[in-house]
Amino acid sequence: MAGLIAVLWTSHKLIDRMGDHIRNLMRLPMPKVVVYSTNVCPYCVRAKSLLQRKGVTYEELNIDQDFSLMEQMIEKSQRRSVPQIFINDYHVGGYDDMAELDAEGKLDPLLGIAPQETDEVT
Ligand SMILES: N[C@@H](CCC(=O)N[C@@H](CS)C(=O)NCC(=O)O)C(=O)O
Repeated sequence: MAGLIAVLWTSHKLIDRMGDHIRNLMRLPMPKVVVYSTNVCPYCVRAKSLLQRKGVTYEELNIDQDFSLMEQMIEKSQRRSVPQIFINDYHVGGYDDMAELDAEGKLDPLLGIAPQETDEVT
């Protein structure tokens, strides 16, 4: 009996570890995230801290002192406010747009973040 329990325990652990491996293999590559920002910009701060909380690396392009960057942002987004956030070439919009996507559960897949496991008992 003890032998059977030991075998079951070991295979349970093995399946657990295989699950982790499969989850890692399924994880999408981290996309390129770009945040156009300015120095004084509460919405930029919120956008960056949301990305940081999710552990996402992003490139920040400060348009304050760079007119050509500002033109690039306006051309790509058709908007003048900051932040403007891009995930790969997908234009997310500003902070509110990103927060809305997050609330709808649509941001993590765009960011290549694996779905969070729940502790739900079925
Ligand atoms: N709803 C926008 C608001 C962004 C916003 O108001 N940004 C300010 C700076 S924090 C701005 O760019 N103001 C100048 C403008 O709207 O042209 C968002 O969530 O990103």
